[in-house]
Amino acid sequence: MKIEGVDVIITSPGRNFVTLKLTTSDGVVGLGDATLNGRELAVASYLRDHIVPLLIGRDADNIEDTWQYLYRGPYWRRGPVTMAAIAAVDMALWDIKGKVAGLPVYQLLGGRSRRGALAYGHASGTTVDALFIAIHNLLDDGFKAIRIQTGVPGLAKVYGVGNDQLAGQKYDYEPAGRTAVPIQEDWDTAAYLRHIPKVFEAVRAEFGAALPLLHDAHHRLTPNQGAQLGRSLEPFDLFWLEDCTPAENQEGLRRVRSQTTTPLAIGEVFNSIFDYQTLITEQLIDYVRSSATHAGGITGLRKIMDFAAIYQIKSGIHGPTDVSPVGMAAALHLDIAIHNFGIQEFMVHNERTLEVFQTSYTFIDGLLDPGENPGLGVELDESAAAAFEYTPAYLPVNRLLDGTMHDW
Ligand code: GCO
Ligand code: MG
Repeated sequence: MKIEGVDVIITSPGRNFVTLKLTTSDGVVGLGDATLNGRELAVASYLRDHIVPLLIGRDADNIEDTWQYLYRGPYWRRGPVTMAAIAAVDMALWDIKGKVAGLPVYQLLGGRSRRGALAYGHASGTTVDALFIAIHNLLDDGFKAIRIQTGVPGLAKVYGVGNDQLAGQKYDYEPAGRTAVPIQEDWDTAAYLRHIPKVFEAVRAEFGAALPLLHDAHHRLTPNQGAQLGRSLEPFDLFWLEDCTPAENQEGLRRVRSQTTTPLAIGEVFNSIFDYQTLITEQLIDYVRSSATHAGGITGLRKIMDFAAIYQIKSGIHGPTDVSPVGMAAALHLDIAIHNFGIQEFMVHNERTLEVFQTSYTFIDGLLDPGENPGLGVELDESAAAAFEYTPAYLPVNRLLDGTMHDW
């Protein structure tokens, strides 16, 4: 079975998504997600200009060989653009293999290891009162684990905090602004470190000891500050503290790890197993945060998770709305199949996105499931997609109060 058609489809139903569509000589269609938030066109060009010619006429059956061909073949390895492009090809090939076999992809990965994948939702509020409303809304929607982000006194806008919700409202947060250049936010680490433990104290007092709570520090702290935050949050028994330091300095995590028992999650900006080598072998983290979309697809992420499994490190696959429903489905098939599943991030896509991408995954009683449709279980409505043109959009940049550039 040969690959005959290769299309790169960009659509923007509220935010930009890049999708690869492969069509085989037998007419089987496979979809892959290649969305890299704020750098979408770079991956589209990598696919169109450098990968499409390699795929036409290639055997669609040999997924591992194609992965290795695209990883080793160009000489230049790794990197978010390359690995997102490889991911899209990989997912599309798994989708095709599932459709040909008449099986959902998780069956090809070894079958079911659990009834469903525990999901966590995002709750945020500019104040603690507003946060409580958001938590109640998520609990009403069935979420059994919740990420907590709040405003920080003195800062106008903080990562992870959307507009405050009313009771019964759905979470709606999109940090990428549809502007020609990124907007700017301000940051004050000392104010943040003073504030966050009080927020968790209030949430535990209101919602009890058992609710799994998570928090994302979004790469803003030094290792020592990360250690301080981890320690100050210990009484509130977090499920995890995410990205406490910029993750590319793996050694920095030794300091954090040696000072706190708060579980640590890292890796949404990583794209290869080598980014995790020290973190995994020295057991400096508890959860791997990569998405299938940014880490070389199902094949790439499966390699990372099997490596992590030896060290009792679990998955916490990245699932923001900047991963398309195709990327989300790929994550869910892995979640169900691997032994070392931890939790799955679930930010629900907006209605327009779900008209363009018709999904078959379900969210019932706190658990996600990829469904039983053959392949990944996501269809793309190309005419609906064509109605939403690419619009430049960028994540914010961040500066300290004195104007110094900082990590967003
Ligand atoms: C998360 C992430 C996202 C990122 C986003 C950037 O934990 O979900 O931190 O919200 O900011 O994916 O594109
Ligand atoms: Mg994060």
